[in-house]
Amino acid sequence: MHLFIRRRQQLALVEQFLFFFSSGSSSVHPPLIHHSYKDQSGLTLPSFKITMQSVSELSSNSHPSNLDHITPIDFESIKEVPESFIWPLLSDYPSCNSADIEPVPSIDLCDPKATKLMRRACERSGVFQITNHGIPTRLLHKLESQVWRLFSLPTGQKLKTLRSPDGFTGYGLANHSSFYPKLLWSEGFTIFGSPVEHARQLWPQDYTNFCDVIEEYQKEMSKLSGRLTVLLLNSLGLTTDDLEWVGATGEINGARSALRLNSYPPCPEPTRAMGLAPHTDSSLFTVIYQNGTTGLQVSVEGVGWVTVRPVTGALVVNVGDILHIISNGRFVSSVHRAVVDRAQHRLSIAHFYGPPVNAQLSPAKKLVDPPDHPILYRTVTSQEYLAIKAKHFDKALALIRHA
Ligand SMILES: O=C(O)CCC(=O)C(=O)O
Repeated sequence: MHLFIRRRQQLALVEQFLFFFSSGSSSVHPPLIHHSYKDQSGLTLPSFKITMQSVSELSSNSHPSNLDHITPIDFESIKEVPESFIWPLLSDYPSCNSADIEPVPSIDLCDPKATKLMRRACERSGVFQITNHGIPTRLLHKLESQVWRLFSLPTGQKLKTLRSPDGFTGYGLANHSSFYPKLLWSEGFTIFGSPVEHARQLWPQDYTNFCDVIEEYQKEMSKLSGRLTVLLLNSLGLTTDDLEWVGATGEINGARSALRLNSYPPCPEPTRAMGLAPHTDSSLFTVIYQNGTTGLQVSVEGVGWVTVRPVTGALVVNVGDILHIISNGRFVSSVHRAVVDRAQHRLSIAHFYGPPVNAQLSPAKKLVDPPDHPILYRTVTSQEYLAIKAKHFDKALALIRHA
């Protein structure tokens, strides 16, 4: 009985965690779905296009084991890209750059037109960049140098914090890797709450610098997230009163957040490898800091993959599934991925933010107005949604959609 309860608690934790990521269960299962890389036309957001042919084509080569979907490749020793990392259908690389400006604008948070501009971007691609966000530049630099420090450690040291198959924090590949038959040219490190335990394993003598910087960033992110919540609700014509779980100044009671540090080392075959596979986030929204290197791309309907070019000092904001639900489908939950480069080593730091697991998720009443705007989604708790996403990945939104 005791074991049963512990197992239930573990599963609940995994589901809570999955809220932040687009990932699925980390247990062994066959690949379920695949985004089509051959032809972007007809891509309907937020579900990815599913082609069983792509799955079988990709699967025909040696299929990675479950542990391969957790353990990053040893970048210290690798000289060429192994077969299990070759994504044969990645024919739409490089991305369409011509449309960069329009679908992914850079918005000054102090601009009186900010909410209007946000609305346009959220309806179009679900991604925009922000300036005047209040996160000190010196903190961003300190954060970046701590992230470099982490990923520059010897492989054996990083592997001491490898996440377990049932776990989610620590070193490893993104959880949603297990939904894809091919492996990712990247390594990551996930922090949920305090980083101290893992930092001690990485730097037994000198872990406090890392922890101090991460904790300062978490605090700043939580302030910024409250500010963004208000602006995003306003951009939908809503106020904080319209959502039970949002307080007057935009803070979410019992908010859940996680930080994911990503490293994309240079790749000898960048047009055939993938840094981070396409996914949507299960958060309300995600804020991403990227170093000066391109790699993040968003799928824009009717356009294709668009590069989110780094703007000095700016942060990227991605609409997540929860904001898509609340907006009754007006805001796109952005389908995004990260590609890799032959020479540049890219870093990114994603902060996932959303309501507590018992929060009721449903389209805001003010945004439901049949027949033009019928209610699109049934009410689910955040935890129920996580469980659906954990099992069904890109089909989760379709599964809670009214017929
Ligand atoms: O590297 C990036 O810019 C994307 C990060 C991301 O989407 C993630 O960590 O889920």
